[in-house]
Amino acid sequence: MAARRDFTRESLAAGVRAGDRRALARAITLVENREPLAYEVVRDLYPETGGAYAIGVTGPPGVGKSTLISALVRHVRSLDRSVGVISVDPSSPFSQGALLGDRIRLADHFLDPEVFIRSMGSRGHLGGLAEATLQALLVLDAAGKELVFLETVGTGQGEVEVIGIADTVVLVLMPGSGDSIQALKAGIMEIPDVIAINKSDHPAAKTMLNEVRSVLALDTESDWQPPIVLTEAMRGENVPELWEKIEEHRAHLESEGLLEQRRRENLAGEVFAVASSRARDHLQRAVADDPELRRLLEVQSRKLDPLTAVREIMEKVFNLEDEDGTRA
Ligand SMILES: Nc1nc2c(ncn2[C@@H]2O[C@H](COP(=O)(O)OP(=O)(O)O)[C@@H](O)[C@H]2O)c(=O)[nH]1
Ligand SMILES: [Mg+2]
Repeated sequence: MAARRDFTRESLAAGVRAGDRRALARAITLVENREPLAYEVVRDLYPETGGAYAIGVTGPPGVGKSTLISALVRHVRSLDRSVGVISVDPSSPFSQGALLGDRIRLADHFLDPEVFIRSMGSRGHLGGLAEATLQALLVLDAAGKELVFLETVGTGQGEVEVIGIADTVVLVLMPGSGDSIQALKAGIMEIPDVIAINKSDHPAAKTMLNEVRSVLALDTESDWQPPIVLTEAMRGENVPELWEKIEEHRAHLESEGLLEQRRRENLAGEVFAVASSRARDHLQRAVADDPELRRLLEVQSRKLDPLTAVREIMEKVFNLEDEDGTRA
């Protein structure tokens, strides 16, 4: 505990800049715990960020996202790129505990000084995770990591806040991910930039490929057609090809001047998402602490109509007037 207190705002920022593992680990823990020191350090480092390229890897549980990221990390390390990984998957093998049981040689990555892997706690709600992920990304960016992979479990819209900060979004599916196909078709799930159909060793992989193709064929307007890559993450099969597609997407964004635009939009979206989630937290706390507000929620007695209750809550908690400008 004593050693942990050693970091000051200056030494922590300096440690992060130098890519010191202990400083990185500490900074991200502070971020997760919403410590004021974390905000200060991120604020200090922020002007130096923007160099890292963030690759979001999302998809249903069990499709092989973590395994695929591990294989991608191995590949990009062979290209001599420095890497960070932030996993927001509670079942992620990136936590030390699961290491021994896993056939992937993640331990190799943990020993590589150019690789920093971190699982974000599964506690806290999505808004809190989005906030922590955004800050952790900035920390790894300031540490000079050229590439940062963000792993999030996603089956629909829920993960939007966390994945929303990625420059390139990779959706990972596997044979049997029918629900995701439906979600894509229905427009519930956003079309990603690159699709990996993992577990290509599975006999139904080709069927899945055709299904995904037919869904993507519906969209003829976009100037970027998401490439689909069949991978076998366990054996690293087609992982270099997947990486190539990610690089092609990056080149597409950069050549069209779209990267800056995307980052601006992403950041605006994240700031809005974090602000919304804080407003919600604030409301929840206010209601919990105030019997009068709690009474306003009990509108069943037919004495107070619902929207009048809403107006009174907004007035009291946020000091907000009603939309037509009248005070409640
Ligand atoms: N057969 C096969 N199994 C795989 C492949 N990739 C990952 N797996 C296995 O699928 C399971 C889930 O992998 P994991 O990476 O934890 O999935 P995640 O939940 O999407 O992160 C693990 O048992 C992996 O060993 C693959 O290409 N083929
Ligand atoms: Mg995982």
